[in-house]
Amino acid sequence: AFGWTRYYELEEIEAWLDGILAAYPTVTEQFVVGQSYEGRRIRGIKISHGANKRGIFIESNIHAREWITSASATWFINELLSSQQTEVRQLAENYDWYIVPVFNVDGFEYSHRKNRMWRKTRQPHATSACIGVDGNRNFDSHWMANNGASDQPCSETYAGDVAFSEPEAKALAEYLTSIREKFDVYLSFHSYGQWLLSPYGHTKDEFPENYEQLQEIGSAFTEAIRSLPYATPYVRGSTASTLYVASGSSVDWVFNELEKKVGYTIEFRDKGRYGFVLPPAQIQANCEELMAGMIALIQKTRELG
Ligand code: 0X9
Ligand code: ZN
Ligand code: ZN
Repeated sequence: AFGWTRYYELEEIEAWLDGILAAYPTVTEQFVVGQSYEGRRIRGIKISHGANKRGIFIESNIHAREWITSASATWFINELLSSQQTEVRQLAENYDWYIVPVFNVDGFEYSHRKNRMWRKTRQPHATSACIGVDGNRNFDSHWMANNGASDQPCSETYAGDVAFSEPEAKALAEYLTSIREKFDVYLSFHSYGQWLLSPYGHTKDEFPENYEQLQEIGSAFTEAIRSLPYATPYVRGSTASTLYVASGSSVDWVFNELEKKVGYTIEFRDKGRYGFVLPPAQIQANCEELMAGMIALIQKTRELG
């Protein structure tokens, strides 16, 4: 049976998703973002308890080796559907959820079969033997700006030959555009580092006009996690000033092109002891932290209107 005591391959996650869709037919539906370079479907699940709710979009595992992100996304889906806890029921019933547990399907598969530390997509290049692009540098918003990505195909942060060279990034942008009126919070799940990062990534010199609000919402998230028995420290701040300049990311694209006001990159456990290879024994705790943080984040977002 599927659980959260080990990591699963794509095929197992997809089979689990099929089971969830079959078990909760009235409140779930599948959506397909598009196709990967290798021809896999990029699937998502929408959870909705009625029309006209505000939407929250979660993109997870854009970086292949960040396995804790899809483990957490599947756990979160399961909680939204089956938890009886009041705060979780409110989250589930008051919002429409769009969740893509494994976005970089080709890379994820490769990280299971060949190279546990694979990050990028799997499309080859005409001019290099190196494969793949950093999906989170390939979006057409300040693409390649301010040294926030690399123009070298062998780099881990290669931006691609052009913006949206990767079918995955292009498909996600098109899908998000098609539902742009339906969501107003965008979250991108990553590991590791225990950060909650607000836009922008592409520059240290500009901030969204609601920067203060984004930090206040961010503090609610980090404080909720710190108040759990694990007392895990998360740090919130803007991407470029807290972490590093990263241009062409999905979150920045959603802010700049879809004009959304609330969005974050969440970097899950840990701080580097295990890094991307977070032991399965920590999945459950990471997920509990995510839920506590999410409840606080959504609550504060609603408060600030
Ligand atoms: O570099 C990245 O893409 C992310 N960190 S990771 O170690 N998971 O690769 C940070 C993304 C920052 N977010 C934005 N640029 N908005
Ligand atoms: Zn190329
Ligand atoms: Zn990442």
